[in-house]
Amino acid sequence: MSIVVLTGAGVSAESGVQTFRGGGGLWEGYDVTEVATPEAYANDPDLVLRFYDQRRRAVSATKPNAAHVALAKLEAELGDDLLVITQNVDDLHERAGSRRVLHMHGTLNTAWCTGCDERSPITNDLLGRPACPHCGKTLLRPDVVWFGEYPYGLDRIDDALSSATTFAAIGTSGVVYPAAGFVMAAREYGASTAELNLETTGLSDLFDDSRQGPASQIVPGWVDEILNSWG
Ligand code: BJW
Repeated sequence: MSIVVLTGAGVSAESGVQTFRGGGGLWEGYDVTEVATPEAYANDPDLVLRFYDQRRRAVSATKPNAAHVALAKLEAELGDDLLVITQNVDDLHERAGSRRVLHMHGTLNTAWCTGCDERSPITNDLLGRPACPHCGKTLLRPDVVWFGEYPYGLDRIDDALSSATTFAAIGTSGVVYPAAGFVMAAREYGASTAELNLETTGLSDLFDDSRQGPASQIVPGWVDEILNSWG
């Protein structure tokens, strides 16, 4: 038995991290889905760097909520039989204690040097154009995956889905691919599927089990059910 959990912005919403498409989805009057793009970065790099510098600071002031904690508890019991794939660039799963976390859309705390292709931890705001610690060039950008870019870890994800007995999607709207296609892949590989979200999504009918409510309330109960059936 093995479980693959896909998380999205909704799992961090109750920690105070803004989602992309809910509640207006605005940052300083801009649509966040338009700031988090290669086009915005090409047109106005300072705007995009400031957006990510501010988000990094905002996330560092937040704490994991009961949903992150429940998933860390699940990993503590299941070990290698659980993989959390997150679309989130925050580190709230890790701060809750999860170790098997795959950040398919990158992370806020690392920079990618477009000069030498190395990743490095961010120690100063990228808006100040710090030098890459590997090559010394000032070509660092946020290490995040924008539209049209290739997500991280897709081979490992496909391997995990192909052997999963359960796939769960938590707090994701299911509009961004390839993550939105994981439920179909998991079904075709034979996994049972569950969706946990504040509300139904366009993909809800594809899940065997679809539960609605705030993640901090419904994820701990779902985890306990898994652990009871596991033992
Ligand atoms: C709660 C809650 C609570 C709230 N409790 N729940 C046409 C058709 C199909 C695909 C394409 C197409 N045209 C282009 C594409 C591809 C494109 C795509 O999918 N576009 C769609 C918009 C149509 N995808 C890509 O370009 C990707 N790359 C790619 O496809 O490469 C080629 C490839 C080919 C073949 C195979 C593989 C690859 C890259 C996508 C990169 C997405 N980047 C972003 C920004 C990342 C950096 C950053 O964070 O700044 O990723 S965009 C943004 O959306 C971010 C998120 O990770 C992602 C998903 O959003 P998420 O997490 O679902 O958040 P929301 O806000 O949408 O939803 C929140 C949910 O939570 C809601 O459902 C709420 O109800 C719920 N909720 N409170 C529980 N308390």
